[in-house]
Amino acid sequence: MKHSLPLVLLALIGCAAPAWSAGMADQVSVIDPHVRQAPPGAKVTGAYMTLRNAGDRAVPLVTAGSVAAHITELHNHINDGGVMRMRQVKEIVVPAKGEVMLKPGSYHVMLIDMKAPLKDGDTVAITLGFADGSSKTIDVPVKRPTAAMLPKGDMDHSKMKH
Ligand SMILES: [Cu+2]
Repeated sequence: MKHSLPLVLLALIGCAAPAWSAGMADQVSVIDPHVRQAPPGAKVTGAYMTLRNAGDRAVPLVTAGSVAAHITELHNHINDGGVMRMRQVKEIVVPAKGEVMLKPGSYHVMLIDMKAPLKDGDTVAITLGFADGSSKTIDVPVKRPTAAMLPKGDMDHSKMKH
């Protein structure tokens, strides 16, 4: 019977391990992630996706990281006296049994000072870190922005006669 205590401890550790790994990251699924292909010469771009939370508690996304950029930040667009500006945010909360969209003009993951140009067809690994320390790494395809996403006059010039 003297050996029963260590066995109990082992059993507790054995039970605790799956609970630890089954953190907030496992509650969240990532839908349609994509990185916008930056214009030539630009060293910043945004990553967009929908985060869906299957759990019954809110999940704050608190970090994003990528080897493709020297700095990766969580951003939001805010209306500052009529001017839309980007601001770094501490967290993007995915509501319980709900979802949050990271999209142009709203929340996004900002890739700053990219190490190499990303082009349509490339894939970028992005690690999303949540408030409980759990994380999820996703492979995100790079997509050329559609004409609707570009400012007027910034269309594809290749078909124009000069
Ligand atoms: Cu930004």
